[in-house]
Amino acid sequence: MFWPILACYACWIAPSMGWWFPFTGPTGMKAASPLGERIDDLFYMILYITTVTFVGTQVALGYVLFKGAAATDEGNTEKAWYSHGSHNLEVIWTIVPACVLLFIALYQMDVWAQFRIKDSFPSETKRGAIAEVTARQFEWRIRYPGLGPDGKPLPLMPKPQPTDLYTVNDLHVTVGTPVMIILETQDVQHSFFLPELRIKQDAVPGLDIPVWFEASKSGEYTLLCAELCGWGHYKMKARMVAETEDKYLEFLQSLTKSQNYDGVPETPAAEAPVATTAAE
Ligand SMILES: [Cu+2]
Repeated sequence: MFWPILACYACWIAPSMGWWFPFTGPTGMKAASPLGERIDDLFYMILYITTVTFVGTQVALGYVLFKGAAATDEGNTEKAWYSHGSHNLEVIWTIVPACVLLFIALYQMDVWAQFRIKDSFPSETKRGAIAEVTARQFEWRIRYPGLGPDGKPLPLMPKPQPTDLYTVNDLHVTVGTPVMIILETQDVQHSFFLPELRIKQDAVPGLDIPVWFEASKSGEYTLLCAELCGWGHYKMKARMVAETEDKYLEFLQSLTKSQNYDGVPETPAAEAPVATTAAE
């Protein structure tokens, strides 16, 4: 009984010890994205099933040991019962786990489809990807489309454009709305991982993979590589910043400014030559 009790106790104290998922969402002990919350719910459901199974089998084991010990008492003439080869038992413990697995497989289909099947992506992502994220040994290269004459981002083209904007290890998105990125890799296999949002997707050489997510709270989140991709794997810790639409546009404007900077400082208004009119 020691192990089930210890396991339940460890699960009980795990969140307060920081041995659990990162909880940064606005709704208590949940992920920081609506899809992440649904993934958490799936995880907890599987955890409950395995807990009941684990504790149940341990209790049954304890009971059998207790009964067996009593049966060896002196004066007990009852014969031992051998269950090996019991057809009924074999059928029961094949069908019960099969039903549980089938239930989990069917129950998670909707969440899986929402995350992976492009037709099930939220309608907001149909406007196109906001950035192309290219993993390489050992950093994340991010390409945003430039800003159009109306101050709004242009559509992201599959091929790099002269107006494109670039950052390394710094992905900015708007908060509270589903956004899509195109994930690529330049060399080996990497994995795009936003632990607080429960988003994980392998970057596979030769594939352009659409990945969508929605940060439900503004702030800075961790972006990691979850695939051991070489000696510098640990260096692929980057950040994902979820911010308001205005802040996001401000960020793109500042990128545009720094990328267009030609080394000539802008003349401050006070020093600019004063225009004289013909009347003077
Ligand atoms: Cu990597």
